[in-house]
Amino acid sequence: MKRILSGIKPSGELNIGGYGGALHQFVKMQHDFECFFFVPDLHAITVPQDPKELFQRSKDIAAFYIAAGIDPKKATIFIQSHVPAHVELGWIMETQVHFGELSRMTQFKEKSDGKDSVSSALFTYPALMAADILLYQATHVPVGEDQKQHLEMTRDLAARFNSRFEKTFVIPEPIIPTIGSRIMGLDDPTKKMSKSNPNKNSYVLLLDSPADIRKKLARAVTDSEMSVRYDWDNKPAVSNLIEIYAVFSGESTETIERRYEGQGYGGFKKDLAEVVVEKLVPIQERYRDIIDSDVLIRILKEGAMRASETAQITLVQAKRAMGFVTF
Ligand code: ATP
Ligand code: LTN
Repeated sequence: MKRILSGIKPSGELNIGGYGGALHQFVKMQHDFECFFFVPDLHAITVPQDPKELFQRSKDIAAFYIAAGIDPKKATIFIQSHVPAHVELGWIMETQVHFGELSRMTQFKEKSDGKDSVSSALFTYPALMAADILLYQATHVPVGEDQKQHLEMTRDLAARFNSRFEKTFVIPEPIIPTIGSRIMGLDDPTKKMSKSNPNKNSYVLLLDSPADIRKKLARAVTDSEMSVRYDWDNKPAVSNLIEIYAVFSGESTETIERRYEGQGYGGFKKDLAEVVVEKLVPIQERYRDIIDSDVLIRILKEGAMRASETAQITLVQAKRAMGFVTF
């Protein structure tokens, strides 16, 4: 059975980058895989979080999974901290990973750059991420381009553990979408669209009002030519907008290029905004229906129970292989 595990950190408000690289992929894949989608709250706290915000955002991510179309009857949806096995296998993975390997992680370098002090958990983060994936014996992990290096490390750790002790873990494959895996900022196509950017016009949030979505996309940088062409080397800003259009419309980049051939950017940007609004408004409505409902709590409780059952089996297997006394 093919199985996926993936998650979106509750570390900020979800934007259309996370939608393209992750959420939208999760929804598409749920029919072909047994799915575990979780809210990695233990990962979010590797950088300081305001308690009220962490609480709200953790619920938000879970609600967005459901609002975007993940069926909780088929997929297991849960919050990471509700399944203690993550922390336990995370610690075990820390004993298997080398300091030098962790030092090479670009996400750590980016997030610690210019900071006076960072938590040690930010450094060991990839060990916990490996545990998340390996606990569920996931065969595949859908992620955006930026997570590729962490996935490589997970594969290395699984192989190392299997050969050092006994074959315990499935070696997972990353699934990185060809379209939407790296959506860039609307203000600067050389930087990943990120909620940590202080310029609010650089991203579209999943909860932005239609008026804000239209305004932000109208202001998105383009270039001095006037041709809607998908060419990342020479036209990164326009290519980024075409890619957003493709994610939200389900059309190919070629179809979009052909439609706007010989036209300027005005009409293209207006249509892009409508395509995004059309997709996000129903998601926002469903999000509002469930965010404060008992249904969400029930789904998360049941999800944690289902996830724990699977996780516990792998954890005991790993501990036994290492020589822990287990009964
Ligand atoms: P931060 O911006 O705070 O570093 P993040 O958005 O990268 O966080 P998550 O919210 O956990 O972190 O990301 C969830 C998923 O969305 C990951 O698989 C990540 O690769 C993907 N993702 C995030 N931003 C983008 C983006 N701009 N384009 C495509 N995929 C993205
Ligand atoms: N590191 C990821 C979030 C994350 C994750 C995972 C994704 C934590 N554990 C397991 C896939 C599978 C990020 O920063 N986006």
